[in-house]
Amino acid sequence: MAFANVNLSRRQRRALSFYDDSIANTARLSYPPVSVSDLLNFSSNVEHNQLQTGILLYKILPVRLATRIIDIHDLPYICGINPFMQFIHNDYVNVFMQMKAIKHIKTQADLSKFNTLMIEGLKQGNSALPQLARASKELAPHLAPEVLNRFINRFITCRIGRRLLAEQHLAIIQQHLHPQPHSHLIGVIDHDVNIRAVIKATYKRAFLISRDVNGLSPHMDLNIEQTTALPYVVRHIQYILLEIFKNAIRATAERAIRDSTRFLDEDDIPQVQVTVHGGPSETTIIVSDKGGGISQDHQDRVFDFAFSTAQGLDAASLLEQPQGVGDYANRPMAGEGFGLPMARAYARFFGGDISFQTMQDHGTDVYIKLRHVDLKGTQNILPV
Ligand code: ADP
Ligand code: K
Ligand code: MG
Repeated sequence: MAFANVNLSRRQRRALSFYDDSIANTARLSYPPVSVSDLLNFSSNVEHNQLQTGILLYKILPVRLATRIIDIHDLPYICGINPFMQFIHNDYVNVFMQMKAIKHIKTQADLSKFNTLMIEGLKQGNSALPQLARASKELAPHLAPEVLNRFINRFITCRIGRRLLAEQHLAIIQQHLHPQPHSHLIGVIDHDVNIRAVIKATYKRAFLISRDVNGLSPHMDLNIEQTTALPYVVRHIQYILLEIFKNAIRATAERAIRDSTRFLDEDDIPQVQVTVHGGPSETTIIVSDKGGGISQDHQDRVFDFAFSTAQGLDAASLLEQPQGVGDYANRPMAGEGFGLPMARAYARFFGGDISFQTMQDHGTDVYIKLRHVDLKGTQNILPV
């Protein structure tokens, strides 16, 4: 690979080529597929099985990291030398090297070392999303949208998978050490998500971001028709909702500001309607706004990574250190063009989807379909 190994000493270059080989060889290995039932099984007989789970992750994660690193190498040269892409690349190589430095997992001490590495990796990975958003903005002019979408989609879907595996493994150990009575959680999977609470808290977050940026926000009108429990990873729902709410709020607020000739009161702006229909295996959340809709020529592009109609997002706010947990952190109001496609990648991870209907000069309905995490643990293979 020709990966910016300019200005390196001979020793550094030798080290680099050693890892190049190691990465390429590892990427060629096959690894066992992971299913939802595997995720749930992490929680059985933890005392004994945590070592087995550790060994499984020790097999899977380096292969997946190596495959993504090779994906970066396979991009056109101009993309590989982009500083944001390089930052992500170097991060991946670092974590890969650290994992490889653990020779095997045989004892509890090996496992502890590996777990610490995963905790560090998760923390470090928090900043990867803004970097990736920035990278995709800068790569967009050089790549066909299909190529960029395919690359980023695979990158983030695998990232969601890797993080979920690590988080599940670590959370189960925590829950084993500090059991919480009446907990709804199996690792990071909540078998009965309190969707009302999640929607309210997430809406408030989007509402406040918009107040900051636009000076005002529409209120929400929430209507829940739900008869069954919703088993899901709460953090995933939070991420999806935050992005969809920000879009609806932005469209509504900007339209209100555009159309008004007098001082605006938040109570006068059309509310964002949120409706939840819970079915036996799927929950649909419909987010309806009266923000004027999406124009005909943009409708095919809104799910493209880096496509945005928001202007003037400065580099500093794109790279702001996230302050929330994981991907659900301080994300900018709009401008990255990452919201819709990333939210859809999250929804599709467990077999759901995101789609929309838009009415010109009126508004947009976004349908978020969440396929329930199958607690009976059928062998649904996860895209990790
Ligand atoms: P960003 O919000 O950073 O622009 P997104 O991927 O979330 O990126 O959205 C892409 C574009 O889709 C937005 O810039 C906007 O033009 C359009 N869009 C998304 N949701 C709505 C909506 N509810 N009403 C009007 N336009 C929308
Ligand atoms: K977009
Ligand atoms: Mg958005």
